[in-house]
Amino acid sequence: MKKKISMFIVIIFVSISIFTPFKNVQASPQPVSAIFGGGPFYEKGQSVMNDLKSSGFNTVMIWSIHVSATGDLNINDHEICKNGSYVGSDAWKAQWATLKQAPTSINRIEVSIGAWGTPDFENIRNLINSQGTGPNTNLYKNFKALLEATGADAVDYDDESCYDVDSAVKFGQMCTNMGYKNVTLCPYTNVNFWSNVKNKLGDTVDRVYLQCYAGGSSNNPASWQSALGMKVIPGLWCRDESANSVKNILSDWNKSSGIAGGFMWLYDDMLNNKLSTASYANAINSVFTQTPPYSSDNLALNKSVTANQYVNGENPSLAVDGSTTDNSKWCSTVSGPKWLKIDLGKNYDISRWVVKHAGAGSESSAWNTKDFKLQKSSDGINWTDVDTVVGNNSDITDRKVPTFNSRYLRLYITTPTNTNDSAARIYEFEVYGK
Ligand SMILES: [Ca+2]
Repeated sequence: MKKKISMFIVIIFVSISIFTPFKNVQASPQPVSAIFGGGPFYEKGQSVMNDLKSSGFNTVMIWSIHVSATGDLNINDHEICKNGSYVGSDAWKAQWATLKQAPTSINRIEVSIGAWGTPDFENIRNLINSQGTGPNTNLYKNFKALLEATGADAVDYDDESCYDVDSAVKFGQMCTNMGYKNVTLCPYTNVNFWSNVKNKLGDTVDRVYLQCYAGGSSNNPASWQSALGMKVIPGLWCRDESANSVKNILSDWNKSSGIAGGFMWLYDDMLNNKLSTASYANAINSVFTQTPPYSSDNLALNKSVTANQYVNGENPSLAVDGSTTDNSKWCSTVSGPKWLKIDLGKNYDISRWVVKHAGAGSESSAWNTKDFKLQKSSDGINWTDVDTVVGNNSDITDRKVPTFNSRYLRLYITTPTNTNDSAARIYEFEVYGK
C-alpha cells in the first residue's frame, strides 16, 4: 500500500487513581520518546533493530498496519497476518523480538493502524458491523496473531478518514480483551471524534500522539490537552526539524503547558537522509531531563519588606527595588543576627533565591555577606530554615533549592562580612519559581 506522509498518533497516560480529578493527578510515567517507522522496520534487518535499541527512544511504533476488507493484515506492502495466522517473515519476528532485550532503551512497542488515504478504519467498521468482535472473527484472530508476533503493548489509531466512534470503541475493547494493554490515539484533526473515543474507552487510552507536522502543523498541544483532559505527546517531522529545533519546540511546549513526551516522524526519512536516530532521541529526552527553566519573574520585587533594623536612608525596600546602583541597598548595623523579612502577599512555589551583596553594588567585595540563610514561614512569625550559606565571598549568591511553597521569607544573616566590619549590605534579595 502506498505510504502517505500525513499521520497522527495519540497516546494517553493512565491516571494513577480514578478517584482523583485528572488534572490534579498527573501520573508521572516516564516521559515518552517515540519513533514511528515504516518499511525499514520490517525490511532492513537486525541493524535497524540495533539502531533502535541504542537510540535512546523508549517507544517504537510500527506503522502502518493495514486492514483489508476481509480483516487480513499487512505491514505496509507485506502480508503479515492472514486467516488468523502469522504469515510474515520468521526472520523478522526473531529480529523484532530483540527490541526489548537488554541492553536497550526500548520498553514499549505499538502497532499503528491506518494512514492517510487508506480505508483501514472503514474496513474495521464494516467488519465489526457485519461480524461483531467475537474471538472467531477473522479480525479478532488476525490481531491476536499480530500481538503474538510483535509483542505489542498497544494498538495505535491513525484514523484519518473514517471517524466512526462506535466501531473505534468496539475495536479498542476487542484488542484489550485479547491482550493488548492499551489503545493509543494519533490525531491530527477532528478533536471531537478523538475526545469521544477517549472518553468511551476510558483509562484504556493511556497515550495521545498529536501530529504537529504536515496536516497537523498548526496543532497546539495545549488546546488538545484541554479538550481531551490529558497530556499529549506532540510529534514533529525530521524532514522539517533538526534535532536542535525539536528540542527547542518541545521545550517551549513543555514550559508553557507541560507535555507527556515527544515523538519523531519518521524513521524511514532518518535512514534515507543519514540523520542520527540517537540525536533526535536525545533532543526529546533532554527536554524532560534538563533542570526545569526558572521563571524570569522575581517574586520578591517591590513586595512588602521589613527588617529588624536599618540605617537611615538604607531601608529594607531598597533590597527589593530591582536596582543595584546608586547605593540601592538595605544596610543594618545592629549587633547579632540581622534579618530581612518579605511578605510575598500570597503563597508561591519557590525553587531559587538570589542575594546581591556589597560587591554587586560596586562596594568592596570584602563586605559581601559571609554566613546567612533563607528561611520560610507560613505565618510570618515561626521560621524554618530552607537553605544555609557559609563562608560566602561572592558578589552574587544564586542558589537552587527543592521547590517549596511559602508566603513569608526571611534572609537571616549571622556573619555580615568577610572582615571585622559589622554592617550587612544587601543590594537585592530575589526569589524565583519555575
Ligand atoms: Ca536595590
